[in-house]
Amino acid sequence: MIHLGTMETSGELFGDLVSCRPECERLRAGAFVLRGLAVAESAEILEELVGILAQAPPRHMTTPGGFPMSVAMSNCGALGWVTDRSGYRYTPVDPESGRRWPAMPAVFASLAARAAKRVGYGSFVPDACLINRYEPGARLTLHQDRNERDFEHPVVSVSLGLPAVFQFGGSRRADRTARVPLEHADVVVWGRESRLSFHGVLPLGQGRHPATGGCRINLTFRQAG
Ligand code: MD3
Ligand code: FE
Repeated sequence: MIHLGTMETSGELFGDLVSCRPECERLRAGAFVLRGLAVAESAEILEELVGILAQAPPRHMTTPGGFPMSVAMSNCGALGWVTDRSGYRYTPVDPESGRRWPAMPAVFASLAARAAKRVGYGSFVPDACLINRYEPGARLTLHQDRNERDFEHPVVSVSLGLPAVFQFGGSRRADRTARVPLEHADVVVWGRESRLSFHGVLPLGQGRHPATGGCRINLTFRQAG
């Protein structure tokens, strides 16, 4: 494929992209990794996170089955994803504080929109940002993201800090899975054919990263409401 112009301008030419441009890696139909896309913003994002997590500290939420999650979670934006004994849902208020979730900083929303646009989603306006904090041993078992109102919108994920191995399969839990290593500043966009794929994160290994110390942070952007 011939590479035309800059990454930003060539993106405009591929509105209905079926294959992927050289700057991005297609994992499968509808799923793309943009390696290092967040590198320029990562320091500013981490500074914003300090303030957000002071207002809404990461906590180990309870699954509907009654178990604490190994990943500690918080949110910013108009809606936040929560789980407790009564189920999974999006709420405008942090159940721990009784206040609205902290606002989503402009740098978060614009990075997510830029990533989505690169792979053919021209108008992604996230209203929810789930903040997942992984410490060594923390994992997410295979699941689907299906608490959003409309599956037409993609999901954008930004990895920060320690590397992790992401696992993804098909639309049935039993479908075989592939593994993708995700590093600091990698961005993944999932939509269309991949939107309801089963996915998870293998247990985080020990390590130190200059940006985050001994943990991995994942930001998951959604248009949930
Ligand atoms: C594939 N988080 O919070 S984001 C989650 O690294 C979640 O913390 C992971 O899965 C993490 O629900 C991975 C990547 C992701 C998000 C949504 C998807 C992958 C997806 C929706 C459909 C298919
Ligand atoms: Fe998920």
